[in-house]
Amino acid sequence: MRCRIVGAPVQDGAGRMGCEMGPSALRTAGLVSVLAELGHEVEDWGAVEKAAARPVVHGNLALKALPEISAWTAAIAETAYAASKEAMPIFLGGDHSISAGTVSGVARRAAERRRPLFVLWLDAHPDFHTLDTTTSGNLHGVPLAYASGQAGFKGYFPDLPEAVDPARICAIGLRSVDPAERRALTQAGVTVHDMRAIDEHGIAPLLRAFLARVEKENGLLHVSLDVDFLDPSIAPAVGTTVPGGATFREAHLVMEMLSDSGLVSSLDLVELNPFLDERGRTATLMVDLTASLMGRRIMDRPTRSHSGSI
Ligand code: Z70
Ligand code: MN
Ligand code: MN
Ligand code: MN
Repeated sequence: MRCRIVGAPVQDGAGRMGCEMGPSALRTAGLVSVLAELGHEVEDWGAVEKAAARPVVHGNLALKALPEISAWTAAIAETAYAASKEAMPIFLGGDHSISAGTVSGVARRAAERRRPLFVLWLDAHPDFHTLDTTTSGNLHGVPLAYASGQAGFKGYFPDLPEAVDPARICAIGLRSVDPAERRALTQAGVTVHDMRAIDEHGIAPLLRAFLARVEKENGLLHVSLDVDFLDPSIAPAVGTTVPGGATFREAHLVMEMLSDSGLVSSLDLVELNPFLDERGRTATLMVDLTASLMGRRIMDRPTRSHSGSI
């Protein structure tokens, strides 16, 4: 496969500095060579350049860096659209606000190809606030609401060329959901598998059901992987650690199942804050998870995922 690496060194959407170094840390952890060793053709597109921000005023005075994130979103969306032409883009955050741009760019590409776009959101948080409901004002808390066409972004964020149907979004791993987000997710019809669902059913059947839907509708699949999907004990390099996250084995299983499906058309690796890492272990884990998604296996055949003979 042809992979395009696109850096999006954004940190203004998170509550603290450091995510700007994310793309550099992922490259240092060997992302490009790992993909090449798996047999992929890798194009490194460097970094999206920050566009000039114009002043934007909004009634929610808690909002932080609205002009900057709005400008980033426009620039990232353009690059995401271009990078998704006949290749699989891998976007290196940067905080999760970059996904306002990445998802909108790949959604525009999917619409052009007349394929429905599905989104798998692997995160402790749904990032489903609007500009009106966020109380922290951190804009990494809004990208999924924006990309799925929720109200209140018009005039503040770039006009959305193509909204993702909320019925085609699946969020897995949630364990920190604000009240306004909980209401909005239900109202919009997003599929949510929170940590309790993972504990009750196991992560594999939940993901398998979603992948079956993507396949049935001949969809494209964007995967957005927030570092805090993972348990902080294995992935400490994130500003918003929430206990009780995905284990090492659950995370690799998700990536291997995604790989077997052959459905993934674009990927975000976000919220890595190298300033908070321990000797690069989180960056290395993110690269290893990407390797599993891109075809690395323990044995040289996929593990059978259906019931029946093993
Ligand atoms: C909270 C807020 C958030 C990511 C933290 C947290 C949002 N709902 N998103 N980390 N990726 O501040 O709005
Ligand atoms: Mn997130
Ligand atoms: Mn998160
Ligand atoms: Mn965060």
